[in-house]
This record gives sequence, C-alpha cells and structure tokens, in this order.
Amino acid sequence: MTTQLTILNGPNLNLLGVREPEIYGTTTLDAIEKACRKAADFLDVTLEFHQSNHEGILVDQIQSARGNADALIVNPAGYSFTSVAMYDALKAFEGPCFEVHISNIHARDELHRHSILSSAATAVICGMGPYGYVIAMQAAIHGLKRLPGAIPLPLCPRF
Ligand code: CA2
Repeated sequence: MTTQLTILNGPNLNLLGVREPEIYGTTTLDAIEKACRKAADFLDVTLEFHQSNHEGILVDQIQSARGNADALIVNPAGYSFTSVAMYDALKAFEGPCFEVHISNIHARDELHRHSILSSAATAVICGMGPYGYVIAMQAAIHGLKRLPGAIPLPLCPRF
C-alpha cells in the first residue's frame, strides 16, 4: 500500500526567500519542495506539493485530497486567520491534518497569532523554520503507523 501525502501552501509563500528574510529566512518554497521530495523518498511515500494565492483553489485542493491523500499538511499562511471556507474543508478531510507555520506565530503580533484553522488540525507545528514541513511529514506517517523501520518506534500510543 503506497502512502500519499499532500502538502498545500497558501498565499504569498511563493515569495519565501525573496522578501522578509528576517522573519521567514532565506529558503525558497522551491527548496522546501525539494527537501520534502527527498524526505518522501526516504520515508517511502508519494507526495503532492502545491501553492496557491487563491482561497477557492486551496479549498478545491483540500477537497481533492479526500479519498486521495492519506494525510494533509497545510501552511495556510494569511488564510490561517480568516478562512472559514478552509476550516470547513479541513473538517471534511477524514485523515490526519497537520498545520505548519515556518515562524512561531505565537510570538508574532496580534494579527498573526490566532489561527482559526488550528482546531481543525490534528497538530500544529510552528517556529521550526522550513524543517517544520519535514517534521510534519514524519508526524503524519507516524500517525498512520507507516514509519519505516529505520526511524525510532513511536512513543505515543494516542496516534
Ligand atoms: O510562518 C508561516 O509559515 C506563516 O504561515 C507565513 C504567513 C503568515 O501570514 C503567517 O502568520 C505565518 C505569511 C506568508 C507570506 O510569506 C512571505 C514571504 C516573504 C515575503 C512576504 C511574505
């Protein structure tokens, strides 16, 4: 059985590494995708990786993941704080869903602190920089009980 992960990225993440490096670092989204693809090979999963600046497209992509992806990893970016449509779509996704933020949103200004999507997520990973995506991939596969033997055994029986 092949495990399929889908990673979705929200608005302006295509500008990573180009603007505001003091907050988001210098790694581009392209470099993050390459790292995720390497991790996918190592973890023996297939990967879809998308970015969109449009809320409706992201909702469509979450819906497409239903019955297609085993787990979803989403950096909703600016839509974290506004999108009831993405919240509803995530609630309808039956598998585990990991919300990722490159920065530690809890240490940010009021505008960037309260993701309304977090309560639809299985877990939230933030403040780990781009490595948060790889952590989320490992967490997703751990949750699906499909970690390769080379990775230490799960410690938490809840997942
Ligand atoms: O830390 C993250 O990953 C965020 O999801 C990034 C969002 C921000 O609104 C969230 O609070 C936290 C912003 C993505 C925009 O990225 C840019 C990158 C370079 C230049 C401008 C925006």
